[in-house]
Amino acid sequence: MNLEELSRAVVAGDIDVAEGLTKKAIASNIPVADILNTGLVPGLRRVGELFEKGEYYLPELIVSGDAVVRALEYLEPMMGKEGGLYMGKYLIGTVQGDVHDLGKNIVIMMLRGNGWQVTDLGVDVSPEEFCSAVSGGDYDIIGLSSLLTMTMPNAARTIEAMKAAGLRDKVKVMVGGAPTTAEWAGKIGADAHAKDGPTAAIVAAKLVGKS
Ligand code: B12
Repeated sequence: MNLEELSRAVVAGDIDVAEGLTKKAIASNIPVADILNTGLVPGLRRVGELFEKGEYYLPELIVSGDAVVRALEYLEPMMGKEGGLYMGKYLIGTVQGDVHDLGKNIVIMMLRGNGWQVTDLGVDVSPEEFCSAVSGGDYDIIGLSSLLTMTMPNAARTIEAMKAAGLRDKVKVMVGGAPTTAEWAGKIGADAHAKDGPTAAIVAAKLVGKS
C-alpha cells in the first residue's frame, strides 16, 4: 500500500478517505510509526506550507487536523499492542496560548506504547497549572509542547515557574513542537528535546536511565 495516498487524503481534508486508508494500512501490517511518519505527518506538513503560502485558510487546517484525529483513533489501540515494559510517569501538555495538540497526542501514543503512564493536561496549559500538577504527582518527566513561535516563551516561563516553586529538580523536562530545536531547549534550561514521537520515547527512556 502507498502511504502517499494517505498524505494526499490529509491534504485534501478527506476524513473518510483518511480513515479508510488508515484501516487498510493497519490491515496490511504497516507499522504505526510508518503510518505516522510517511503518511499522516507529511500530509499535515504540506497543509502548513499551503497555509503559509495563502493557498489554504483556517477551515482547511481544521478539516485536515480532523482527518488526522480520526486516523489516530485507529492507531492508538495498535500502539497498546506493540507494548513495552513499565518506564515511569510522564506529564504532558501544550503550553499556554497554544491549542495545537495533534503532535502532543502522537507523542502520548508513542510513550504509552513504550510503557509510560501518561497524564495529559491538554492544551493552553498555564505555568501555574503545570506547577500544580508537578507538585501534586510523582512524575519522572514533564513534556511541554509548543507549535507557535509566539508561545515558545511560555515553555521557558513554565520552567522558570517550576524553579521559583522549588519543583525543577523534582522532574526532568522535555520540550518539543515543530518550531523548537535542541539548541533552544538547552537555552531555556530543559533537559532534552525530541523532534518526533518515536524519538520522544527513546529520549525519555534515556532520561530515566532505562534505554
Ligand atoms: C493542524 C494545524 C492547526 C489546527 C490544530 C488542530 C489540532 N488539534 O492540533 C488549528 C486549525 C486549530 C490551528 C490553529 C492555528 N494555527 Co496551526 N497549524 C496546523 C498545522 C497544519 C499542523 C500542525 C500539526 O499537527 N503538525 C503535525 C504534528 C505531528 O507535528 P508537531 O505538532 O510538530 O509534533 C511532532 C513534533 O514536533 C514532536 N512534538 C510535538 N510536541 C511535543 C512535545 C514534546 C514534549 C516532545 C518531546 C515532542 C513533541 O512530536 C510530534 C509527533 O511527531 C501546522 C503546520 C505545521 N507545519 O506544523 C500549522 C501551524 C503550526 N499553525 C500556525 C498558525 C499561525 C495557527 C493559527 C495562529 C492560525 C490563525 N490565524 O488562527 C492558529 C493558532 C491557534 C492557537 N492559539 O494555538 C502556524 C504557526 C506559525 C508559527 N511559526 O508560529 C503553522 C506552522 C502553519 C504555518 N505554516 O503558518 N492550526
